[in-house]
Amino acid sequence: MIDQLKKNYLVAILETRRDGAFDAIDAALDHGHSPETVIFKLLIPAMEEMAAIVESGEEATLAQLYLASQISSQVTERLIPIFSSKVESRGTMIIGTAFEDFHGLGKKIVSGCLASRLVKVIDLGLNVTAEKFVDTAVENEASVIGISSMMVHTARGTNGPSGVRELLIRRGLEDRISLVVGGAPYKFHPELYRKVGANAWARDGMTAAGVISDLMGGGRAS
Ligand code: B12
Repeated sequence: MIDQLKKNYLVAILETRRDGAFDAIDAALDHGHSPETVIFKLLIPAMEEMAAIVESGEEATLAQLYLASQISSQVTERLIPIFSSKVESRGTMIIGTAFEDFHGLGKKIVSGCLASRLVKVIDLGLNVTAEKFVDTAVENEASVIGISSMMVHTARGTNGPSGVRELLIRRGLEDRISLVVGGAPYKFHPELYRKVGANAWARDGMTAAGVISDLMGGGRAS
């Protein structure tokens, strides 16, 4: 059933039909699937299939992909508040997309998974400078900064994670604030997170929630 609904969702986003996409989501929830299952077994695989279609240069364009991401983003916003796996608050975390990076969907999903586990997530949105990450973490007494980078140059850039690490060192905050990263470049080079100065990385939202809970519990994941 979830596979058929994933196909319906894929067809709807390929045709940029918001109503059709929401119909597939509603049907999955009506069949008793949890919001987490809907995100990880339906929405993400459908987005991945669509991305593969775009990359093959065949049936879909980058503009369609953009609209599909907008629809998936709205679906995610609707599902996050009804996530079932709530646990008690462990602290505050700051999350955002790296400087000059405008890929927001993955971060939004991570944010939702974390909010359902950690209660307080401050989402700075897209295109966030290293200084803004650190200043906001200090203002809000956050113990973790999470940076999403979907492009190699925004993962490696000096205003990205390595810039945050430099500021943490310069301001003597290294023992108080941990740095976690995620996004496509880290999936291709699992050791890249060390090179950019992060304490840990995670390949998806659910793994991120576990890694960050551990960091907030006192340990360092690296
Ligand atoms: C959708 C998409 C877009 C959309 C973004 C819409 C939006 N609002 O988000 C649009 C069409 C706008 C776009 C634009 C561009 N894109 Co684009 N895009 C993609 C695509 C196909 C999918 C990204 C996505 O949404 N995935 C789905 C989500 C659910 O997965 P995810 O992002 O990986 O997130 C998960 C994990 O990574 C992890 N995670 C993510 N963030 C974090 C953070 C933390 C802290 C943690 C712990 C975990 C974590 O958890 C998430 C949930 O499970 C990727 C290809 C790919 N396969 O990744 C290319 C891709 C990222 N884009 C690429 C490029 C080049 C561009 C453009 C430059 C294209 C252009 N010519 O203009 C522009 C750049 C715009 C900019 N400055 O940011 C390249 C980057 C290549 C590189 N080597 O750097 C990619 C890899 C495509 C490719 N193969 O060439 N893109």
